[in-house]
Amino acid sequence: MAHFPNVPKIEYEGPTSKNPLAFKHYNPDEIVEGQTMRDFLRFAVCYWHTFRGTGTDPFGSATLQRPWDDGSESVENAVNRVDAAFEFIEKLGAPFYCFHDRDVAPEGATLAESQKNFATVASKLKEAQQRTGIKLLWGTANLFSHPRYMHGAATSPNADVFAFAAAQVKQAIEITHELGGENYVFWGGREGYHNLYNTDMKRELDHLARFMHMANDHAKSIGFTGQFLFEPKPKEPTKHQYDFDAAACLNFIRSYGLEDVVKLNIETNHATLAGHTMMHELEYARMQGYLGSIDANTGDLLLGWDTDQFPTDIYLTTQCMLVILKQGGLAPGGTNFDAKVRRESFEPVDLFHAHIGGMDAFARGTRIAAAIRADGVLDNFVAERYASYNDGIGKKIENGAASFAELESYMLEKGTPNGIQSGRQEYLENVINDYL
Ligand code: XLS
Ligand code: NI
Ligand code: NI
Repeated sequence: MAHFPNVPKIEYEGPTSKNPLAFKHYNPDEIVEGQTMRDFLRFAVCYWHTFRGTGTDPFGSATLQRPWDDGSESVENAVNRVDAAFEFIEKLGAPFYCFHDRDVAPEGATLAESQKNFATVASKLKEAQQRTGIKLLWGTANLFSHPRYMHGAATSPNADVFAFAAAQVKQAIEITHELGGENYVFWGGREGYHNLYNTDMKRELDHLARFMHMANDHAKSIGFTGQFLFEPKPKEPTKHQYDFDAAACLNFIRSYGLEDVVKLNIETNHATLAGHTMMHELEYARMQGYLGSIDANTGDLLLGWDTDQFPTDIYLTTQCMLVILKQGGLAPGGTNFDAKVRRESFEPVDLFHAHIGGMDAFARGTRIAAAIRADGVLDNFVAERYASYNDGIGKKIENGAASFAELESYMLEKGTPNGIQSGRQEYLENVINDYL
């Protein structure tokens, strides 16, 4: 039975097409910097927002029409939902999807029952993957929805909660492995605090690191070679999340000897909640070799929370792609739409409009960034801006061959710095506009 009977397979029709159910810019076979857009962008559909979102918000109840879903928490409903999900992903032409354990299968009354439910739905997912060729970009575990996790999971003050979370992640890694998942994500859920009066921050961070090491040991023991990823987020649901931003995550990774274990999954709306641009977070991770994957979405400038909207801003996607192209792509990571349709966009077809828009926006960003890079307009400017370090005293500073005393005599002799140049910010902003 078709769940989206009025939607055909979405094809690339080019920029002049007026068909809302076609790509205008995402041309999967087009080569950009030596790779196809398909392989370069590695788009993924997220299960939680796209197939489990209901349209509730803090002020109102569900609005979204999902005719294939009976609204129950039964395993049967979960299994049926897989068909609708894969019909959607296949028609969209996204090569990947991502899930949390509890998105795809319902939590049972006991741990054993939850494990059984997850295993049942996982075999259905495996069948669907084999039938369609759609692959799992990453799996993860939901360690935040159930009341047991009210104080956190790995950072809960209660050791039994830590143990329960470990059991859950153990199975989530095993199923991710079984489904050929290429990455496994850790988003801190409720790992953080609301108030330091009741919190032993040092102990909580130690526990989180222990949890990560145990996850890594288990992954190794079962032969899972996928990439582990941390997803920074500064706040929500707690006032302070331990995975605040890329810098805080990297400090954690290095403090606890996790350098070879985990990279970062950077999400736009989390970057902006932390007071950074997405480009900053991407570049900060990339320059240190830790950019693993992205959660592509966007926030709303006028709303303070994680609205997880679909990305349609060409400046944003261009900035993302300037960094991602510099890295040569994200593989084995990818571009996961951790984004949800607005609760007013309640019809199933709105899911197509949303994803098509996001994919087209990233395809445009890719082409624009590639053109900027081909002309070298930014790279040349930046290289020139730092040219005083290429030889002479600058080279000595970079090589660690100069001392304060030497720099003092150098400057006493010279008197004043030479060759300070304009930053040309406005000029460069104009140059970028010329490419849009
Ligand atoms: C929530 C996070 C979550 C992660 C996966 O804000 O973005 O959806 O991507 O747990
Ligand atoms: Ni988010
Ligand atoms: Ni996310």
